[in-house]
Amino acid sequence: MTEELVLIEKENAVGTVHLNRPDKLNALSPAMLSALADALEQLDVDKDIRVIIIAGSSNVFAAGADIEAMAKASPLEMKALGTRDYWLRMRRIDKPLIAAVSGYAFGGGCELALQCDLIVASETAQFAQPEIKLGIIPGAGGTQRLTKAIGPYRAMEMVLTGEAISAQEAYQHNLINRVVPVERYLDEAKELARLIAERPPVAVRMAREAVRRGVEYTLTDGMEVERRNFLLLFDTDDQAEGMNAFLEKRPPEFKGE
Ligand code: CO8
Repeated sequence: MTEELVLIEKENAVGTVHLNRPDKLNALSPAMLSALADALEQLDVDKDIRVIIIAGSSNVFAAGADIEAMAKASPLEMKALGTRDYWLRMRRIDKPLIAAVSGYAFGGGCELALQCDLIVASETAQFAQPEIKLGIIPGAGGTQRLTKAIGPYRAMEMVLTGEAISAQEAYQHNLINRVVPVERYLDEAKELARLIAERPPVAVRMAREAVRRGVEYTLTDGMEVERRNFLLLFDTDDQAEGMNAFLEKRPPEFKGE
């Protein structure tokens, strides 16, 4: 029997997708990316789920795209693998994504973490874009997202040398949100997810969109997205509930409407 490439766990409003290809260090083969995109989309439309975590094991988050699948490919064959579509599908996920990273987050694994909104790491996590050592460059956002996250000089060093940085360095460079002992990293990610899941879901999605656009847009365009989303939220029940609860000195009950 073949093992599932990803496993889905649901705990109240938090859905966790566990990458499950341990013998190949969770290498992101086309089949793995397809299973991951399917799982994320499934959780994205699940009404009970408000926040999604992507986790590897304590040894490895993901060691990158599957080198075996790429080794002999021509540019056209690489394109035909269709992996770009899986990445695009992941990018369209509408709920907050948290990467729970321990061990290697290399190449496509680092890019997968960078695709998430928040990164919680264990003290043993390592981040690298080692593609240069294989004669290629990052292809799923590594040169772009990493540069925006940690600045051009540090990103340039990582991309040109292919060398890894530790969780502590990643934290100092503002690449990740938290570094915790390895026994705690998944629980810490789940706690963060639960906290966000308590917040009004529509406002969470609007805020997320505004911050994400802020990374891509000019300040003026980003401010427009913020203003539009800010005003739209005054048409939600949760806005009335949030403000009334404050005035009535009681905890709010958000319904996501
Ligand atoms: N692809 C395929 N197999 C892998 C990969 C990988 N990326 N990483 C590890 N494996 C396999 C190994 O071949 C080995 O398999 P086997 O036991 O059958 O020989 C098994 O996993 C265990 O690996 P190691 O024995 O190497 O384990 P170590 O603990 O000695 O080393 C490392 C761990 C340092 C992580 C090492 O495995 C390594 O360097 N891996 C490759 C890392 C890398 O170069 N990643 C970048 C890949 S390229 C990429 O990600 C480009 C993304 C572009 C996306 C574009 C989409 C449009």
